[in-house]
Amino acid sequence: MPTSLHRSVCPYDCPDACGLLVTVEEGRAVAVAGDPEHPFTRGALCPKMNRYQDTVHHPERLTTPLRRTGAKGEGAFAPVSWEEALGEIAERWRRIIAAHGAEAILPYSYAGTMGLVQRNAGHAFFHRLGASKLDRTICSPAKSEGWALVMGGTPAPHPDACATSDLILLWGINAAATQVHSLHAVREAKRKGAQVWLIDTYAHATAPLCDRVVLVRPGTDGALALGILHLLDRMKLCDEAFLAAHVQGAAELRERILPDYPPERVEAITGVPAATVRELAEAYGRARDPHLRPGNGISRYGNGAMTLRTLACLPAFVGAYAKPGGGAFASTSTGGAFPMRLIEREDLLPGPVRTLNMNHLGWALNELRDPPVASLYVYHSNPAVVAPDQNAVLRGLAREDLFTVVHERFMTDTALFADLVLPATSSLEHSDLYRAYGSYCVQRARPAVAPVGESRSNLEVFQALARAMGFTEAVFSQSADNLIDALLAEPHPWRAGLDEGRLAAGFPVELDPGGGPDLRFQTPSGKVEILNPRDPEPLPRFLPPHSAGDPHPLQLVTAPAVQGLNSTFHEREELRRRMGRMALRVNPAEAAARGLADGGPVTAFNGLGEVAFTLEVTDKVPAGVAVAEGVWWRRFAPGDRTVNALTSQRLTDRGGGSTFYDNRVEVRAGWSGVLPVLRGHS
Ligand SMILES: Nc1nc2c(c(=O)[nH]1)N[C@H]1C(S)=C(S)[C@@H](COP(=O)(O)OP(=O)(O)OC[C@H]3O[C@@H](n4cnc5c(=O)[nH]c(N)nc54)[C@H](O)[C@@H]3O)O[C@H]1N2
Ligand SMILES: Nc1nc2c(c(=O)[nH]1)N[C@H]1C(S)=C(S)[C@@H](COP(=O)(O)OP(=O)(O)OC[C@H]3O[C@@H](n4cnc5c(=O)[nH]c(N)nc54)[C@H](O)[C@@H]3O)O[C@H]1N2
Ligand code: SF4
Ligand SMILES: [Mo]
Repeated sequence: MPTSLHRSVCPYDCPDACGLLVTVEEGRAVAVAGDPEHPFTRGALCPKMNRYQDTVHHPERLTTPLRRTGAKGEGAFAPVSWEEALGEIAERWRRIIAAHGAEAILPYSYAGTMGLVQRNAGHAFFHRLGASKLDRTICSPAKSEGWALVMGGTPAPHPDACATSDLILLWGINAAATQVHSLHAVREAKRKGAQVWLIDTYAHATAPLCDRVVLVRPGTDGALALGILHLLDRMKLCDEAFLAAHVQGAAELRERILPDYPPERVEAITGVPAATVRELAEAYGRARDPHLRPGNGISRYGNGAMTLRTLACLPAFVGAYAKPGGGAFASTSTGGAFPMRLIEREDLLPGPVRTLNMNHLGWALNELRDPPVASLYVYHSNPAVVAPDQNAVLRGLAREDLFTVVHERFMTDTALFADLVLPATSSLEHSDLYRAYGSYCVQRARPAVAPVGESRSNLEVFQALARAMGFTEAVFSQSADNLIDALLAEPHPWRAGLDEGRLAAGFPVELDPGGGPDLRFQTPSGKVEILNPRDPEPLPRFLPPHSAGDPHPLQLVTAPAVQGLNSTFHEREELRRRMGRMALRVNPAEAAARGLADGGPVTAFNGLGEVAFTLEVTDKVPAGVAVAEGVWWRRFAPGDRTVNALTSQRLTDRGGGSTFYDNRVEVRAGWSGVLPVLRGHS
């Protein structure tokens, strides 16, 4: 039997971008393993990707274009040819453009694949068309913007730098779920005696690795960070030489903000006992080389960017940015090392067009006029379940007059509402160039197997649509490999020393963002900008989260699941089995107060919707909080709605980000009422 081994890359929206070794027999992937030559993966994959072949060759993969034959959302479709499907899209879009203008067409995509070419393949086409632009802000723009307000474009240290640290703060990050390989260096530091603290809203899968677990009231981390700074100052544990030479605004913060955050007040805001705040401040202030790892979750609040700003001050006050551990690791902005304008082609825009924030999809589909959204084209995203305010999104998707096209690998909750469904290739079936956001690795991948059925890659579909619309620019006939060559042809300082031969041969290589902790911070002042004179709020302070005024008693934390990745991987039965039931977890005191039993049916509700869950009573979740892990498909949920029926379309303080964790709910026993009432909505 002819067997071959191929190098590839995990295409998913995960900071690790692992290297894969794929065994192919008779045209099918039969085994997928971690690449031992990958400097970050080191031969190990997460449980989701260990059997990637079961996703690639899954019996439910879409194999032909489909046209809707029943009501929207019902799931009745009949196969059509690519020619018919593309012809119909072009004809409908010509009519929409004639009636409303091209801005009535809205592309919607996010991160089903992270490859630089396939992820961004629609931009040139939609720009040339003059469609509405989409602000792709569903993940964590408030994290990047908040961090950058203090640190500018200063690159993160190497992800393994924290191995030298003696105190690691995992702050709002479930690394055992969301960035497994970052824990390699954390474990190495631990072996050398480091203490690891977790600061989170509940004791999740990463808690057993940590020496201390501090549970903070959701959305109040900014006050905790200011409380630590207050104490560092009072206990004279600051690095005054570093502050004087490399920090702008420490004096102003000390004078105007820090006096307001003594430990007792911090306890009142955050729920963290004053004694614990003192212990944390002392451990941080006395550590030789402390390292901070902020996750993304803390930024998904109305005060998300401000929270990150307060956190970025911590390493500055103890001079940790100058130490071998690098002080903090937020994320690597490796996308900047490639000339993405060659793929995105803003220059093809016919003129100014409107931009819609992807978190406002529910509003845009139902309320927007002049022009309305007359057509929605969804690719590598699943807004029916991942976007906030699910009831509004589903109501919009159910509009009879909305022409919806969905390009997908599976019949997702979004695809069920499409007029036309187009089958998409998996990453083993197309070429791409991948870069990580949790390390500096870059890797090129070529197809390992032929496309399943008649599936086509994102790039191929946009090229076919360009032909159908009569666009003749050269970009619409370049192959993925041509485009990757173009991205690599233009030099960039981070790629200066890169082994191009190895990269071309499909091996992972590391970008070099510049040597060590050189103390020229990439901000306009060259210093860490605790005071940022260009922002309307020049100094960090504590802002309450949106939900502070919401009378519902439980803060809903909609955290990531270990066995899933947003709504991806739910096609895999063995992973679903390990995930168990769609659960809402609360503290025994909250369950007792409502007479709710462990394992029983409950309904969580607020002003936006109602969702049926199975209750899990656990002291890993503190009182006042309800945790729902994972973004489930509706067909595997006990009711008709999933967690985002409880999350709002409100945005973060900076960056236009999602506020998935900044919502409150109440819980009642039973599922009665939920199914029939909500079915009526769509
Ligand atoms: N297994 C798995 N891996 C994933 C994903 C997944 O869904 N599952 N998602 C992928 C994606 S899209 C991303 S963006 C990345 C990162 O994925 P993210 O979803 O950003 O996950 P984390 O960075 O781990 O941050 C989530 C943690 O923040 C905590 N948290 C929430 N609110 C607060 C708060 O107010 N204070 C504190 N201290 N903590 C808080 C939550 O309890 C949770 O433990 O991971 C990727 N990898
Ligand atoms: N409540 C709550 N909601 C959340 C989150 C949360 O923590 N809580 N996390 C949020 C975050 S951080 C993010 S990043 C978003 C993620 O939102 P999305 O980017 O929409 O992520 P997925 O749910 O992974 O859906 C990706 C889809 O792309 C498809 N796909 C994969 N590869 C390809 C391809 O090459 N071509 C095409 N056409 N399709 C492909 C997959 O089959 C899958 O259905 O969700 C957000 N939603
Ligand atoms: S850890 Fe992340 S990048 Fe690595 S295989 Fe799993 S999902 Fe993919
Ligand atoms: Mo994300």
